[in-house]
Amino acid sequence: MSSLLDSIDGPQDLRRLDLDQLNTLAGEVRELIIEVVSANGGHLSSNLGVVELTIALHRCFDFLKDRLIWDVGHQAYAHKILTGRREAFRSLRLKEGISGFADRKESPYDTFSFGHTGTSISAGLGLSCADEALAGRAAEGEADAGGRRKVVVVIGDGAISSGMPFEALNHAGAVGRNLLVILNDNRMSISPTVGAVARYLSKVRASAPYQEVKREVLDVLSRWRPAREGLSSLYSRASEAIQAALTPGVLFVELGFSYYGPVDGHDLTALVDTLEHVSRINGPVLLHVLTEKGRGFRPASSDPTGFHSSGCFRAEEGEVIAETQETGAAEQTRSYSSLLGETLVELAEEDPRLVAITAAMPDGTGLTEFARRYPDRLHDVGICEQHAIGFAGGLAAGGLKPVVCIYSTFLQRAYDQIFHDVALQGAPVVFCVDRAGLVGSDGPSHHGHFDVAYFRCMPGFVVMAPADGAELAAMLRFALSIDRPCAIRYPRENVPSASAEGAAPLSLGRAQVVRTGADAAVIAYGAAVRRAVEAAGILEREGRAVTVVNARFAKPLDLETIFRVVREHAAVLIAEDHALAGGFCAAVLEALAVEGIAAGHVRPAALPDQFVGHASREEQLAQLGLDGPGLAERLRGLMGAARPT
Ligand SMILES: Cc1ncc(C[n+]2csc(CCOP(=O)(O)OP(=O)(O)O)c2C)c(N)n1
Repeated sequence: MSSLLDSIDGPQDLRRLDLDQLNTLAGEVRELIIEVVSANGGHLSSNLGVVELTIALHRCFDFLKDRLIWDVGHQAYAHKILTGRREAFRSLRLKEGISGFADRKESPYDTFSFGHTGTSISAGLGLSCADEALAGRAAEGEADAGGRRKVVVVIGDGAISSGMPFEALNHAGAVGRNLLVILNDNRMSISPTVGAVARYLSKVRASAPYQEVKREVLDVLSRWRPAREGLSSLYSRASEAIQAALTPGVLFVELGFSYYGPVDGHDLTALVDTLEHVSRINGPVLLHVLTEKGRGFRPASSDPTGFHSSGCFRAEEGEVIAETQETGAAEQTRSYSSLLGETLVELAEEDPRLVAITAAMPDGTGLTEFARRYPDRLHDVGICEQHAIGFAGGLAAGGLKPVVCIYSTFLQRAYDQIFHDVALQGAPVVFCVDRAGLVGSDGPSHHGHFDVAYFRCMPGFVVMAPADGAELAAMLRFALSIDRPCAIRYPRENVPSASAEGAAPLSLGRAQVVRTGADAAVIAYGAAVRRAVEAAGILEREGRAVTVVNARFAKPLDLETIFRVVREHAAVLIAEDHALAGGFCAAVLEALAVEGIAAGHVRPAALPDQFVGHASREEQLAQLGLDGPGLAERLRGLMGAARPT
């Protein structure tokens, strides 16, 4: 059956539809989003919430001339569908398919590539200032916006409470450029929003019914004029105070923005009217739009957190089919994140000084049970990674044992805090670096392939990675037992089955030889250990015996074991799921160079200097020769053997 959506090849087609048709279209866009996300996985709740807002934006602006920016870019599915990517949308998050985030390589309608929260207002202001600076100087063949382009930024209520948006609002309010910031307020980050800004926004929402009262009070005030000169400044201060008390969004007004709203983000008539109105206003404007996460799909609206980023599910019942986390092992049970959470609960029972910190991601980092058991010992600081680390430094200085659980990619934001508030203080903060390495279908903005590099160069840090679940638990316990800053990285995988004995005892800077063989050796770190063992198994079947070392520590390195293995084998591979620059491989090669050990027979197997596109994690590892068969192939090359036929 043909649908309205089939006739939408670009935003221009929206302008011939009346409001009834636009509402019908919204329903069809939702259906397509649900169908595709149920098959491919993806960010469902946020996308279902902005369908009407997206339609209204494309109806009121021409974003080939004006600019549209989505903070995080995880809620741009309707935008993709309406900007010529309706059919391609079916390949969402698949290898070579459409990205799960706004991506400037994909379409001229995606002004900026995103994936991390809170960067949109800064980017929007930059674009706006660039337009002004370049007005009248467009290169040949380029449209000259003449500095009149409107830049529209859509940012969520979770993201806006983090540091960078406030820095950007502070700047934008002073610069006074034509910038329309749409605050998409759905009361949720991934979980319900936390903090004082969230409390403030809920007051603003509640104040909407008082708009009438405000009008009447201001009307009375305007009729009353002070009789005596001396009273006039009192009068104007009183009237300003009353205005402020009754103006929703006064926080933004004080920052130099004109505030409009709150507007019902599912009422297309109200949205179109308001957008047309604010599009004519010069200077920075903040439009506050209220939306419902998961709108139109009951399972998602009743569990917006579960459907924030979901695996595949059966669309009819909204039942989530358990996500396969790509270990390839038949006995896989739970993720490293949930094991980390369980272990933390146990350790918290033993040590009342242990506290956990999350930056708005208690579920993703496995801390749900910890939050339930120890609500006073879990600090959810909002999407504020920098603050999380500064705060952890303070907690440690005050005598607590803070454990920070953050994804590797998001922790990058707190680089200076890792240096200044932890390393420089020698603060015994434990970093649980989740989603380290390639992360699969979230793609380049979410891979965690720089963390070894950013921790390893900090004096005093201990940097480690487990090869399996038992080792993760042992490393956490070990990290809490030493009085030093520590980082433990683990992948977005399910844990391989733990050996019956659990992890062999850990001691600082000591590796573990997993198996021995005379023909070659692999010195592997973290998630690469399992793959190195697989490679050794493949080669064993070909008659080659391979030593595998589980390095455990990237800092301090087990130099004794590493030097011995390098000296005793004619072919040595170092393997990890991290960028070559600065990672474990680089650490080993540096150590060999410092010691003056010839390393012509040693090769690194690490991530190359490039951004890796979205696909499943196993596909990504295979593509880069970092899975078991890929490592086996590298070893064959190193041993100078032809591949057996
Ligand atoms: C720096 C950073 N930290 C954490 C995340 C993970 N993350 C993705 S979306 C999101 C919540 C965003 O909430 P909000 O801005 O309110 O948007 P909504 O999804 O509710 O539309 C979080 C925490 C991220 N993308 N970037």
